[in-house]
Amino acid sequence: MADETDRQVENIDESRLEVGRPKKRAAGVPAVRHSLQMSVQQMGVKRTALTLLKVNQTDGFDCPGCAWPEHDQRHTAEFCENGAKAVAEEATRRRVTPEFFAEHSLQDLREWDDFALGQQGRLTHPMLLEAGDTHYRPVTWERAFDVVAEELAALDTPDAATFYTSGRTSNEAAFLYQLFVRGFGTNNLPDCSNMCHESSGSALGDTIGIGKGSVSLEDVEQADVIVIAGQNPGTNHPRMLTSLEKAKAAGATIVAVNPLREAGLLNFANPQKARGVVGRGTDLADEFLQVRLGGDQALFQALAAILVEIDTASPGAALDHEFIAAHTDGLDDFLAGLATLDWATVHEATGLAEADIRRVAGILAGSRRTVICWAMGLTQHPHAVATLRDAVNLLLLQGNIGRPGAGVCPVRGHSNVQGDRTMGIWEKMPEEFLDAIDDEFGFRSPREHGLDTVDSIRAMRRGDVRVFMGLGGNFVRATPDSAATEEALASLDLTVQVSTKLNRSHVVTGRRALILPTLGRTEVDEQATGPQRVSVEDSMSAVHASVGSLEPASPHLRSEVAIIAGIAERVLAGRTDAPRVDWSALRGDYRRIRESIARVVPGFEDVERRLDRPGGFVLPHPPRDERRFETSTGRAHFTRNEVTYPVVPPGRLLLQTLRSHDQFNTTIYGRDDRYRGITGGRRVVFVHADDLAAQGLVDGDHVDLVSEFADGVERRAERFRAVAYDTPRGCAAAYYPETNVLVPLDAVAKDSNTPASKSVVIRLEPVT
Ligand SMILES: Nc1nc2c(c(=O)[nH]1)N[C@H]1C(S)=C(S)[C@@H](COP(=O)(O)OP(=O)(O)OC[C@H]3O[C@@H](n4cnc5c(=O)[nH]c(N)nc54)[C@H](O)[C@@H]3O)O[C@H]1N2
Ligand SMILES: Nc1nc2c(c(=O)[nH]1)N[C@H]1C(S)=C(S)[C@@H](COP(=O)(O)OP(=O)(O)OC[C@H]3O[C@@H](n4cnc5c(=O)[nH]c(N)nc54)[C@H](O)[C@@H]3O)O[C@H]1N2
Ligand SMILES: [Mo]
Repeated sequence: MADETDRQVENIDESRLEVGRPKKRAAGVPAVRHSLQMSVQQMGVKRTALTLLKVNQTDGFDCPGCAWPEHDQRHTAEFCENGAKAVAEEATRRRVTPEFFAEHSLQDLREWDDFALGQQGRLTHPMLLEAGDTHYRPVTWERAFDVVAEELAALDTPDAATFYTSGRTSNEAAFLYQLFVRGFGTNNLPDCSNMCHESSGSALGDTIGIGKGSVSLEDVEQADVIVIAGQNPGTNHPRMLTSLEKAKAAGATIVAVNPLREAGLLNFANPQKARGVVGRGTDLADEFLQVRLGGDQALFQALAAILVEIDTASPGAALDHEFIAAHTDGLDDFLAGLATLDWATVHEATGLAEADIRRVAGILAGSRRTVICWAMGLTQHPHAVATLRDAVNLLLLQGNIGRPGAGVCPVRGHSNVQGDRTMGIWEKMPEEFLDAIDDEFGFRSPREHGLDTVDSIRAMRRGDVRVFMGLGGNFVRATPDSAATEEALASLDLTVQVSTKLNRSHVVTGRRALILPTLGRTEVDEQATGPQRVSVEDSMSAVHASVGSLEPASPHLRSEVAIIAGIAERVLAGRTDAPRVDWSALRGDYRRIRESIARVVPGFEDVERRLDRPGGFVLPHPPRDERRFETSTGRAHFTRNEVTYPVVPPGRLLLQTLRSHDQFNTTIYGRDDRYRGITGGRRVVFVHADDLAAQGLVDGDHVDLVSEFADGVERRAERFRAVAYDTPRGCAAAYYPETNVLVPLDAVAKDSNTPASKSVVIRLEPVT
């Protein structure tokens, strides 16, 4: 463990780190300038112009930046700084060739940080690391598929392999992948969603009967009140700011709930509008509740309690009794729970004043259309599922589900993470889905639930999993407990990464390792029947087509679909119990894959024709469409959840691990975090000035972050610059993935098993 942190410190040059004042406005002209600078660095001028004009256009490719939806009618490319950066990273002209791997040993590359690895560019050739070798060597695709088949055949059971997916994978590739994996005989299909919105899926599935958000873009723009909790849209969903601007123009009130006063929640200067360029932009949050980390559940309960109080004094003033009577159950039990809530607890959990909470409750009481949006600030806590169930309770009280301008809005991360789930990427897909693939492909898929992300790592540590395959993503770096996880991966027989770009998961490997380089969605995907399109689903269940237009980064790349089909053909050859699939026909014509999807997945009927429409089509969502709740009782459930919040021992802080403005998850675009005033470095920890003072520290001091957990293991991330920052007392923040080393594998959310990466108890140890 000491090794891991020592190495990071040695190799990261933080000598140019500067700390300035945090910004109070997002986007504007600086955003355009920064994204163009980065794009031109990666792509050159001409490619930048050609590529950025195709983002999110009806005849273009889906932006790989995030899952926020687009309007059906797109006029010109909507400018988005971080979308542009995500595109530039993929469309870069830099290349990682066999010569690169001949020059650099694995040992050598392990010393590089994430930024250096990612900046090398696109992978060009399939590469194999043979057991005992020091370097990767080029390999033919056929040989690569044989290696996978050999290692899978050597396993005692199919459950000794685990097959990860990251959320950029297209619907077509995801559908084929889960079919291959289930055909092979396991449900071990962990995905990035396990670390992301699993808590949302769990809470929503339990209460309203479907694990997806219930609003459309129009709903957000028509809402009376929009609550944005645990989300930093200015950095992570910049196009959401345009929707918020529209909502404000239509009279919406925005309530932000966040321990940090994020620039993108305060004001938006829309670079597409004159006012955004020369004026003062649009103020966004009308109310800012600067909540303590993990205090949201207590806040939601307090707000609900006040709504009930208002309604008791004046029946009908706050609650939607008709909706409650017609569509819900469990109200009495929920109210009985609320009755036990006391203000001392609420204050301790949230750090907020009662008057502020009452004022926001008053705003909610006066709203007929409320949307609650959230992201990782709510999902990555031990009590995340309970928190989100209480968010649902709050909405149900006022009938805010299945009404225009109202609903639940979990804002997804990866651009197709929601679609991957719809396609069956889940370790515990429901029986109806498994029956449907069995019927379609004439086989019997396994029924026993598989391993999710955290359980896959645990199984590797026990020796029960011997082979890892990743369809995209950067498993070693995205997962918690870096030191333990790296050790787990290193103990495997084979690690396979299907990737566009070099990352740490290529250099922390099993005994044998494969890098299978793939097309990105900006690129033309030419197959036997001609160029192919793929489909993706956004955060609001809209499915649309994505067509690449750039020449592939290398002639040796294969599409994700072609790679999966190639592996499946080899692995399943000769097995009589395998699904009946003509893999090469599917690879040659993705319409054939969609024909099967249409028969298996409800809502995909007539998919080909409906993909031709600008904006595509929207999948059914019973609560949104007809206030139908597919729960055990046919009603939406109020739930009673005991108030939980993090309790931090004296002298310790609660750390959240979050994203800077210049990164996409484990891909680091640059070393700045403009909105938070940071330039030239990433090893910073944001702490309240009084908390620093209480420990005899001041802004600018250097500290080790030491995490303390029930298992008694001390996890350490070395040498961070302390930054005095506007955050509630007792709360700290630092960037992921550098701080993943601090997140214990066993610190997970109840019911969703999501790593609690916004809830890490740490102490600061001064260093000189
Ligand atoms: N440019 C860019 N875009 C991205 C990504 C990226 O890395 N870069 N990642 C994509 C992915 S996969 C995802 S999941 C999303 C992530 O999008 P976000 O969830 O916005 O990402 P984080 O940086 O984790 O930010 C968490 C926010 O929640 C707040 N927060 C933390 N803890 C709490 C809490 O206890 N309560 C409340 N109320 N707030 C809290 C933090 O202060 C911060 O503002 O973005 C997607 N889009
Ligand atoms: N401490 C901490 N940990 C976290 C989080 C946190 O907030 N704090 N957030 C969690 C969240 S929300 C998520 S979603 C995960 C992210 O986990 P992942 O999805 O596993 O990680 P990424 O960094 O998004 O993956 C980047 C890699 O994907 C590959 N890639 C990019 N595009 C494509 C493509 O089109 N096809 C293929 N095959 N490969 C591609 C590239 O090789 C790139 O290096 O991290 C989680 N980990
Ligand atoms: Mo995510």
